[in-house]
Amino acid sequence: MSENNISIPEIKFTKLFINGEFVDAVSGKTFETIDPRNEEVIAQVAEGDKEDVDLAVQAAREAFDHGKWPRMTGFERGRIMMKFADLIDQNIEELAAIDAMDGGKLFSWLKSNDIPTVANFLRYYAGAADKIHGEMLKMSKQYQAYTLQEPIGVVGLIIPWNVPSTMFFIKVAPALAAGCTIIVKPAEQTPLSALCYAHLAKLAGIPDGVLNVVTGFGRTVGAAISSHMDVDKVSFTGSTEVGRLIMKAAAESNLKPVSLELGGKAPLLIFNDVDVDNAVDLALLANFYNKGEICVAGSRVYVQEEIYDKFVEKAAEKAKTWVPGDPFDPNARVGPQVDKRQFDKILSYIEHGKKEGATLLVGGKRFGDKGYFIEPTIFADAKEDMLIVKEEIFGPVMSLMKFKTVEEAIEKANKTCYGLAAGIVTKDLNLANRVSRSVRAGIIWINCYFAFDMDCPFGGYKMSGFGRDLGLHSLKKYLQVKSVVTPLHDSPW
Ligand code: TXE
Repeated sequence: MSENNISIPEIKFTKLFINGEFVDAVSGKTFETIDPRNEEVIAQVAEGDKEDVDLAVQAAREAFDHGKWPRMTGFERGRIMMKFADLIDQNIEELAAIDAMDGGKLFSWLKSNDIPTVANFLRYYAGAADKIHGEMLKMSKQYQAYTLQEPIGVVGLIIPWNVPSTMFFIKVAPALAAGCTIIVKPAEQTPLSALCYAHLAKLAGIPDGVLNVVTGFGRTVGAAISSHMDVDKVSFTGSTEVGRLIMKAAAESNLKPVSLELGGKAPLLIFNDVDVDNAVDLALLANFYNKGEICVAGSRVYVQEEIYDKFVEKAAEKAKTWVPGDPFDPNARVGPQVDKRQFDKILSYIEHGKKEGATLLVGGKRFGDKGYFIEPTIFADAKEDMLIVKEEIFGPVMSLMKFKTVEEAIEKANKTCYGLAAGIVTKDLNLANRVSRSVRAGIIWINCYFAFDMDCPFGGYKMSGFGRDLGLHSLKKYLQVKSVVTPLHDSPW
């Protein structure tokens, strides 16, 4: 099949990947994965459940306790991970098309950005795999000690649907480098690319049992992973609500450590001294990129009063350039929302915004009559107590508000239970750095937005979770420290 001259790949992998093999679910059940562009079924995918998680954990346990992966040198693990990365590079177009079809993300962006970047995540952590060092500790006169950084064991990685490939590798790459063995649960909305990565991992030489993928639903597969007695750690990205369930399941099972990257409601503070055109462009990007399905979306836009009216006018004008459309169409900038549930949820927030008295500047309804497309939407004159300002919408909906003083901007920025990201736009770098220290969020972008890098840690304050993805911080999540102490006799000092 071909669309806009891009060949739509055949879906080859739809089964669970356990112990190096694609297998049916024990129950034989399957579920549909839907193309959000046209609401049609793409494929039937194996629906895992507790029994399948047990099998995957058994395979991962065996691979951890007796297999080669944790026992080979970091350098050898790194070489295999480099090969894995090369295989991704050789299949960029196909992988990009799968995520575009399954999740409604823009094909051109996946091809030029997401997929090449995930190959680089593997390379980055491959380079770190042979640089995992302990310390030598002098202790007192009678003893000396050294520390070992050991892989934490069998890890459960539960990931969302908004950036499926990125989320897969943001967690899988450091876990592999650390020498862990893995069970990934992709989101039920976007299970397909994870299964392709399982296939490529095998081709690259990752031993059986090291990387398992169990597709299915959160309340079954996700819950079974979080409460499993033989899973040593869970790393999760998703909603705050489910983050809470995962912590509870961990506490009530084997007290496994968890790291959580949860929801957000990022403030974007725009000061009087900016070039308004540039600031509007940045605000639109912060809200409409990835159709707003991104936890760091800068959805609370606070504009200083002197430029507020001009900003509102330009935002309405420039929003027209964010054209919704088929993610395979090179002219489209906003794809469909991932599924019917998100689509309905976003439209209901938009209705709330209208009822609560915010001024609907542009958008505000469904785009077209097929697929889960929503017009990029801007509300002006929004207020802190409105639902659209308080809650994460996870869609292309931006709220504009006014502020007078720097202190007021800081206070409003922090008036949220979340703390994932924030943006500051000003020519005054001292002001930007000063405000950065007062805003409680895990990443602050000054005069830029979505500036991610594999070397730059990322994660939440407050109810946006804890633990950091990316950078060497992330590697530490998959390691634990052991101190080895020996007596030392007749030491001169
Ligand atoms: O998330 P869930 P949903 C936010 C965003 C969105 C809302 C709901 O606001 O509108 O969450 O999205 C698995 N035990 N984010 O419902 O349910 C699930 O199968 C274990 C923010 O899709 O949290 C999937 O694999 N796992 C966000 C993963 O959790 C469970 C990204 C995420 O799904 C489970 C996505 C359970 N009981 C949504 N229930 C971000 N931080 O980037 C579900 N899951």
